[in-house]
Amino acid sequence: MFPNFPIWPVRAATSASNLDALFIFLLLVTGTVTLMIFILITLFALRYRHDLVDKPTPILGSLALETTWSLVPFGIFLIFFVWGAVLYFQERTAPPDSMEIYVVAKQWMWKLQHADGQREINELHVPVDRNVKLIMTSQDVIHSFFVPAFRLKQDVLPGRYTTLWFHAIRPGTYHLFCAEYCGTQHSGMIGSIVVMNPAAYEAWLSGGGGEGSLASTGQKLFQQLGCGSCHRSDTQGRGPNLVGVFSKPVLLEDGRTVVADENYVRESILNPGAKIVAGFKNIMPSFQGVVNEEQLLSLIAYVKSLQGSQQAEPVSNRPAVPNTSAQPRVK
Ligand code: HEC
Ligand SMILES: [Cu+2]
Repeated sequence: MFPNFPIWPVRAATSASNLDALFIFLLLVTGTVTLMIFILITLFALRYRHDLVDKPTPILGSLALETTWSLVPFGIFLIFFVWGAVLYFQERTAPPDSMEIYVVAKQWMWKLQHADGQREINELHVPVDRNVKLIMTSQDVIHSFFVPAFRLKQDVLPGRYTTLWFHAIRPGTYHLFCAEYCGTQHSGMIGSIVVMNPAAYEAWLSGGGGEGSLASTGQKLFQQLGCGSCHRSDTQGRGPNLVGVFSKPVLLEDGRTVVADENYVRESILNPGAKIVAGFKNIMPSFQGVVNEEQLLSLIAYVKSLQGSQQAEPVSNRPAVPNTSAQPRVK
């Protein structure tokens, strides 16, 4: 009847089917209850109308009745809760084998960068049937990355990284919107996600770029900025050896342990005094204002790539992390 007015957008990712299932369930349950209330109101209005001769005796309390109408909704709400919570955690945690793409939002465009160096603006090419993780930040105000066909939306904040992951299931081109009012041209901050067959994706990848991977750009920057003079790959530097640091727990001077994720590395570069690595002095200069968001991402990609020679434990001049709940990732 309305061929151009579908009830909801196509389901182009696993998240879409999962979230729609929960949504439809919620809709059915709440819809049924609403309908029931309206039917009962009508029936009771007719059945117990004012000119009734044989008035029924009022019920003055019934434990069985009250227990039932408390426990039945409680059970139904628990189903909502558990189902929602399971989905939430599933959608929050990217599988470890995800390919990573870095996103920098600004007024009023999306800048996207692939690990092997490809850059895109307002367009993101991804292969079908792969887990893709987006590591996102904004260089000005709050934006929000919204892909209706994936049923995913995540705020993109200045000053830190938020993440989003998806697994596209059908090739095609899907809308990307900014879903947080971000200024005059907010409505023009749109783009597309192009989901491609693996072969087409490979062809697309080999067709562009040539600047080298993000990590190699980061490595050059690391040398240019003099990071390497303190962070050496032996134990003689004034700063900690960065090999094998990423995603592992780090023991801090004040006794806390934190995991070296993207936000930690970012903070270490922009505000080194905030968390001092145990056994080191607060001598690292801040690079706030020296590196921009994209350069920061390449430095992070470089630190990430320093996963050490797989055979031996990386040389380290840092104290060992005591046994804590934070589990080092298995290589
Ligand atoms: C003057 C020497 C010096 C320079 C230059 C320097 N750092 Fe550091 N860096 C340190 C010291 C000392 C620490 C440990 C104390 C702390 O956490 O602030 C450190 C800590 C770090 C950490 C946290 C490491 C860990 O093991 O948890 C990272 C990441 C880092 N630096 C990256 C960089 C990058 C990237 C640059 C260049 C843009 C840089 N550093 C430049 C001395 C330096
Ligand atoms: Cu925006």
